[in-house]
Amino acid sequence: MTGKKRFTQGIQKRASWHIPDNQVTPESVFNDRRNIIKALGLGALGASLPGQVQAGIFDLFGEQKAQNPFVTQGLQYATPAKFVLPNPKTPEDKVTRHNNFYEFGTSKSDPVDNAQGFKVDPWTLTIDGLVDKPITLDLHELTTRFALEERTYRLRCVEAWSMVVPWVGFSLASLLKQAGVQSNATHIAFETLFDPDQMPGQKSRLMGGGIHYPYVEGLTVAEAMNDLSFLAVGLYGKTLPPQNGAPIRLVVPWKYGFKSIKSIVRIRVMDKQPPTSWNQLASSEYGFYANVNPEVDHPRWSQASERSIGEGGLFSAKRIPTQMFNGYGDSVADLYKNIDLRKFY
Ligand SMILES: Nc1nc2c(c(=O)[nH]1)N[C@H]1C(S)=C(S)[C@@H](COP(=O)(O)O)O[C@H]1N2
Ligand SMILES: [Mo]
Repeated sequence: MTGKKRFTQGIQKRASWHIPDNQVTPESVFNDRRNIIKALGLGALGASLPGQVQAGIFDLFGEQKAQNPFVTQGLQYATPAKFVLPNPKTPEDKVTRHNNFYEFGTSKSDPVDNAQGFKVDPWTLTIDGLVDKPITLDLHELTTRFALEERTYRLRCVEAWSMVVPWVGFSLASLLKQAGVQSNATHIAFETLFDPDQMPGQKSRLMGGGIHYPYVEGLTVAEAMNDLSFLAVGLYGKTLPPQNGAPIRLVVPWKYGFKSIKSIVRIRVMDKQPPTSWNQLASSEYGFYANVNPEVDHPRWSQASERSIGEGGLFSAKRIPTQMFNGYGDSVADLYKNIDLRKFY
């Protein structure tokens, strides 16, 4: 087996799709990388791979970390009582250092390591499609057009870990109401920025985990209009850092985390179900609905419980039972009362 082949196989095993963290310890990832480097030798890296792939590999191995941290700003917001949770919040440094954002690499520390130079100014978010008045928001308007509120939500990743995050933002419905959703609309499509120069995972298939970019997501109109569907522009009282989806990202707390698409540039109102990134990549494993459901396992692991990330990090994290609709059934169960949740996972 050549070094190159070994490298490709090793990476694809992890990067092609989600693997729950309890099956991939940081140690095994670390040793894997060392073995890859050994198998290749630095000379082999320089000699045999095209420039683009090479850049991806150096990113993957954390060779480009000398960036100034992205600067966030304090926000003003209300804290409605109905969105306060009794659960202890996940510490801020865990929320901002343990991320999934494959545009910046597939391991949990890649986003914080590779996204600090991300540019959010200028930014435009367009709301168009089947609406009465299309809207374009610039960076400033994202934090000023709507009254901001803080909502602390549970976030449950399909990989069976979870956090409790105090987001700041506004309801998706308030934006859609301004645009005026037309009566024939059935779905809302969301799209992340496509900018391979800024997002190394969009340049290199190895680094981007095989996803076809730009990352896209979708909701039904009824889901999007639900009071819980939220557009976050901040967390822990400040504007979002890039690794969490600056300058604006979706948060749908009753669905697996991959629905909560980051760094959104376009929201399009449609009359059919739009394609969604993880579903395109592995439709038998990731459905369009992706409602958190402890009774419907992922084909490769159980969804009955989750590791709640706290002070100690993932591997000292407490295992807690996963709740139906991530504990938000009172607000959303009605949306699915006529749907077989095994079939529409
Ligand atoms: N554009 C984009 N959005 C994304 C992802 C991604 O890779 N790209 N990862 C998703 C997944 S799998 C999860 S669990 C959440 C993680 O959000 P966090 O890093 O802010 O906790 O973002 C989601 N949004
Ligand atoms: Mo996730």
